[in-house]
Amino acid sequence: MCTGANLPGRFDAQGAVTAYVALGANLGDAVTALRQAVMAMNCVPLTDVHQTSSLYQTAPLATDSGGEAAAPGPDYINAVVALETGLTAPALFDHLQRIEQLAGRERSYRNAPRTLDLDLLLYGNARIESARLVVPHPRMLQRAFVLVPLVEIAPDLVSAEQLGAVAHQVIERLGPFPVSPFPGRMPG
Ligand code: A4P
Ligand code: MG
Repeated sequence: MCTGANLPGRFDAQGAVTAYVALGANLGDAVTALRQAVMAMNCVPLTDVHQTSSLYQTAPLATDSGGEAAAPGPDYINAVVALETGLTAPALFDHLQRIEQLAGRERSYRNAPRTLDLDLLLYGNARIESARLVVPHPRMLQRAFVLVPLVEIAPDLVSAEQLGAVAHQVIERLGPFPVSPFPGRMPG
């Protein structure tokens, strides 16, 4: 639960940037991991969770080097959320990585099963290419587990052609995002 100035809704959104974050988990109680991640994002300073997509179940994909292949491990639970934030993109990303670590994330190898993965998809219209952060996320257009939840909360950001290109990937809608502890704010 947030305390003090970090209570959700306390943030004056004037001048805020809308950022989109993809959530994925396929180890342990993945639904709980995603719900707790959203609660934690709502506690990030100068940041409110504005919208949440439904939860989706997806087969694990290895998407290295632009290709698509099955990856080992259980199915993922995936979702996308929209944040309103007054933080810079690197500062927001620091918080996302901290939340991943709190969820017990270990970076063993690429595409490894994980307790929680938070990818910063978009930060307003910004284009960022630093050593640790690339935005828009370079692989987002290859993935139904990103585009299908994203189009649900931001229909103008994904084209029919982009959705068509990933239509062969198996993705099942499980239901609405679990209710948050902040009445009236979510699901989006
Ligand atoms: N990084 C750079 N830009 C970003 C950004 N915009 N958002 C860097 C997040 N991270 C970014 O990430 C590797 C490096 O990417 C970090 O050092 C970060 O600074 P990571 O989270 O440590 O490792 P990873 O997630 O294993 O690798 P990667 O390349 O991020 O993989 P993806 O693209 O996140 O894919 N299948 C299903 N069905 N559902 C999934 O959610 N996820 C993945 C991981 C693979 N297959 C999946 C799913
Ligand atoms: Mg990642």
